Amino acid sequence: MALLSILEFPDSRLRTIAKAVTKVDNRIRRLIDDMFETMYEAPGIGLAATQVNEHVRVIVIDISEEKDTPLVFINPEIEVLDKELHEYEEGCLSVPGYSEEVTRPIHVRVKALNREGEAFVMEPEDLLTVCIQHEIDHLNGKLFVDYLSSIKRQRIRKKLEKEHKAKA
Ligand code: GNR
Ligand code: NI
Repeated sequence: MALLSILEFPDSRLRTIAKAVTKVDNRIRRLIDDMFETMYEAPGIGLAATQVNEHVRVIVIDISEEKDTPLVFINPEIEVLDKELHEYEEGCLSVPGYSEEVTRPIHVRVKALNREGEAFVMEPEDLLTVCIQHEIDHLNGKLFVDYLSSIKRQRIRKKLEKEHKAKA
């Protein structure tokens, strides 16, 4: 297993559209293991392959208190079931130190493959609904800051750029 480094906004690689996984093989399973290690260490409740500069449609999530309920979504597809929306304060490992309210559909159905390459369907609730949509956005090159006003987004971008320069 290996800890992977996480890309940070405004890195343009976070804007890459991830490619579908054609075969769930040991290479993908190794990526999944490394992503879990990286996510738990961060710590975070979810991680998309895009964030570790791997542009394939793979997501790992664990929203449990005990960090004992790992969930894997390969090639996830989301269907919005009704118009009901929900606001939640989101953070992101690729936008460290910032969180803002984001409004998203609450009732969705997700189809994906698990780490054995088997198809499954689920209707996530509460935080899991938010997290899955946040992670699928990453696979599509989208970040939660894209839902904010451009003023807010630019302020966050400038502050992070300053931090990155200070570190370099
Ligand atoms: O760790 C994370 N917490 C979180 C909180 C609210 C909404 C979404 C998230 S996902 C985030 C980890 C991350 O950046 N995943 O892409
Ligand atoms: Ni994120």
